[in-house]
Amino acid sequence: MFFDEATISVRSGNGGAGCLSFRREKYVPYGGPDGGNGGRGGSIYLRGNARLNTLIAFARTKRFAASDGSAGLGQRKQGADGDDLYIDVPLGTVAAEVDSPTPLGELLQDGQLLLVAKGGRGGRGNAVFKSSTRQTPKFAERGEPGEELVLRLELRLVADVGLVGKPNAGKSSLLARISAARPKIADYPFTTLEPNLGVATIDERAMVVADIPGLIEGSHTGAGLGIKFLRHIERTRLLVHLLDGASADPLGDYAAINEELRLHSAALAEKPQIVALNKLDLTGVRETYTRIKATLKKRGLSVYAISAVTGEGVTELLRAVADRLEEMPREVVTEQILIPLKPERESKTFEVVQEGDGGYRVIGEEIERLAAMTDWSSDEGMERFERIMNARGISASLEEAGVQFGDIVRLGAIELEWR
Ligand SMILES: Nc1nc2c(ncn2[C@@H]2O[C@H](COP(=O)(O)OP(=O)(O)OP(=O)(O)O)[C@@H](O)[C@H]2O)c(=O)[nH]1
Ligand SMILES: [Mg+2]
Repeated sequence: MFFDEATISVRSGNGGAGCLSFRREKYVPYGGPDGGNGGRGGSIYLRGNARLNTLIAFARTKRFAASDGSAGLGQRKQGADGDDLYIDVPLGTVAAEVDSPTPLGELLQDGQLLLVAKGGRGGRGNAVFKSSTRQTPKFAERGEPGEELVLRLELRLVADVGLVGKPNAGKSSLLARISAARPKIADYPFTTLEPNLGVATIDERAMVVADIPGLIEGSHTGAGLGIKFLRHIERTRLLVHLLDGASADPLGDYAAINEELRLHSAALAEKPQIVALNKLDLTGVRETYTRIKATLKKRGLSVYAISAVTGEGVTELLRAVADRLEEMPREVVTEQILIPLKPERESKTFEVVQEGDGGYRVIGEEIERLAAMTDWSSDEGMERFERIMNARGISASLEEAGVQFGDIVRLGAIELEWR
């Protein structure tokens, strides 16, 4: 099987609340403010783990939550941060938000981290809000809520070798011969409908081989079945181009397949190939082999002769493939180690809309976040929020939109009465 899938939900920790506290001193009703900041909520990361091969672990465990940050304390004590959570996934795992066409990232290296849910920031304690004009701030921030999302994980197995050739060339027969895979084999074109994978071993060297449906002229435009699967072999390191010895024109087939690869992508066309003529056990194929070998040699190419049915020549071919793989560098991973979950949040942008019930809604990441972090039970907390609304021009925009005394103004889940 090529794909292994799982759906999981992740939830990062909430930030801890900032603390509202004053130093206690004899005969002084309010000492200086000394409320500490809340701790950061734990974040959730996916982590590439080379020892895993499947996503089967997620059949049992589907929900992951990181711990919340603790609230700040008096005496300027910072609340403890929540613990980050690492979810181990096999290499080749692609993570995307459910229903999102663009993946968040791909885990290709052992130990590589992908941040999928960022822990909430801790709220600031009142000690932070002390200033020359505000000696005794009687408010503190709440913690920022964590993020919650549903992720689709897809494991893309990366094969070392891709088998290409016309339908009926014997690709599946070869895979069955060299591995434990048991693909369907039959004497008609397009027997293979889905890619098959097998692990072949030679001289204690193992390689993953992918067998895809046969290619025909026009495959790159969608004719036949091959096109859908060409992307599966785009990431292989080497192609084995299998020619059908029983074909009337194996060299013509060879050129046609190469043309299809080229039309699909330059990367595929430039991938190193090892050419092998199959069905050596059939009469006349040895003569064909001698003929095409001479022609290809003139072009500086060599060709192996094999029989997937009798096994003749298969060891030599496999050895050549393994040797060639050893000479080639492993795929170089260019992705950065930490891929951000989302583009940086847009800040300082907002929008005011009127709602059906006559209320107004302010839409904007930053201001909604601030609203969620404001302690509405404190007059000073409210005043601070009001100042920010004024400074950002949000109050002016609301007034422009027609907001009146007593109207409802909503920010995220917060509802305010306009005064
Ligand atoms: N005599 C002989 N027949 C072979 C050999 N290899 C494959 N065949 C036969 O050729 C036919 C096609 O083999 P497959 O392995 O299904 O070919 P394929 O390339 O996977 O074909 P598609 O999946 O349709 O692209 C089958 O009838 C096989 O038995 C061989 O080495 N010698
Ligand atoms: Mg096949």
